[in-house]
Amino acid sequence: MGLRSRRTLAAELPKKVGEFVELFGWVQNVRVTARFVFVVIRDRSGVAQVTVRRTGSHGLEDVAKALRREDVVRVKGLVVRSKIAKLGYEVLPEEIEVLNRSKHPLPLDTSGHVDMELNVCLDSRAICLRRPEYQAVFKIASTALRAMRDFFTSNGYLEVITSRIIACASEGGADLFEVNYFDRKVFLAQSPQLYKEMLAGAFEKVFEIGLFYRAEKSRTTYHLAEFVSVDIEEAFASMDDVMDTLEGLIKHVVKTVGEENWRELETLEHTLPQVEYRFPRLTYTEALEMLRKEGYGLEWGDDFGAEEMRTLGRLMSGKFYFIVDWPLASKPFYTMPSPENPRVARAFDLNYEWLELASGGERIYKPEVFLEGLRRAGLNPEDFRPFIHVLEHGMPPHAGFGLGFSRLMMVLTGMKNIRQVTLFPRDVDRVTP
Ligand code: AMO
Repeated sequence: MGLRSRRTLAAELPKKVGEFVELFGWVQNVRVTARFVFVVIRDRSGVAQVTVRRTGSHGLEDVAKALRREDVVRVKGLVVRSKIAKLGYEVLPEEIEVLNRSKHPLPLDTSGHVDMELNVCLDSRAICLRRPEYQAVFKIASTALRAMRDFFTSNGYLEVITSRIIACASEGGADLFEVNYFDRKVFLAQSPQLYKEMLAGAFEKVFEIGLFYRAEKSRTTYHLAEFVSVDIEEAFASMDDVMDTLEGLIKHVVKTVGEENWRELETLEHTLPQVEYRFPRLTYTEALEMLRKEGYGLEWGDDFGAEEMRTLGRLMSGKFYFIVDWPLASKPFYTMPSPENPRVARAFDLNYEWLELASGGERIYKPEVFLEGLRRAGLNPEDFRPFIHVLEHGMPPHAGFGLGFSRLMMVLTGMKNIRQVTLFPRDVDRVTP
């Protein structure tokens, strides 16, 4: 018989009163009193209390007393209701088997009772992930990913996977990782940009959820060298269409996490943001005016730095909001200029308070306009031949966006550092574990 079919999970104990069960899990805590040894066992469903009566004879009592935190055990015993056990149920064991001993001292506290420095956690990431708050974070992440896939699929988008190995920059020349590839140099993709555009010219509506790479030298709480991007591209769609899609996506994810992860949100002591309003759509010029009123000496065309974003975040407290109609010069080479004003881009960002979550817009789809975009960015048209080839053979108007998944996760969990919501973060300082 397989282990799985013999196993009872901690959360299933209420249904098993009066039965003998086998628990498999980790020792979370051992407490020895005059009359009992109390062992708390943790598995993926929660915790269970195992109570050993101290009879003076050895055997089980000695095994229980010798257990240490994070030992992996199998416990066979009778499930009983208990008035004193906090959980309401306990297991009276007849067998305790240690499947694997954990070395001590532990690199960190796995119970979640002791505050911990982020680097201590990340140095032993997989062990740190046993803490309740990280269990909660990644359960929410899993719900969010599923909710996004459901949303896209039910709205007619096809899931695609593009290449991470590219011959030329997809977002302009900065921040590229170079890789040895047989006898030449290639790059790690910064985004699926030109690929998702080409695919929109074949499938009309595509989405991709994947890892992308940027050689970000700055050490911030919201940049990584490797990050998960959620991308869509859609043919015959405008900027407003894809903004509506993005707004709908965020609302669907927040609603789903709220319905399915209330326990995890309780563990994190976090309240999800409100989403029952139309996300404001400020123009860049309006945002600039708001910042000027706050005393910033900004000119039209200036980008907003970290400090400006913090101020905007204060003014837009508790809100998701778009900033639209950016100066064309601040956006990548593939961005569509506005037909009314060529200095303005048909492009947007989505922010939550101070944090940029996504950007997107309409793209250039005519070869001669694309060449102009490359010229403006100082890029070599020869490098973009395969893409121009597609533009030359029936590329429809199209629009899309890229959403930073871990940044959205910061909003969904209340975590302040992107490294906390990334399983194995990669940055200037860290490539292990
Ligand atoms: P952009 O460069 O704005 O746009 O990136 C889109 C979103 O991806 C996230 N992001 C990052 N997250 C963590 N670490 C990083 N180093 C990092 N860089 C970006 C952000 C950002 O808003 N191709 C366009 C999108 C499009 O127009 O479709 C793009 O990549 O949340």
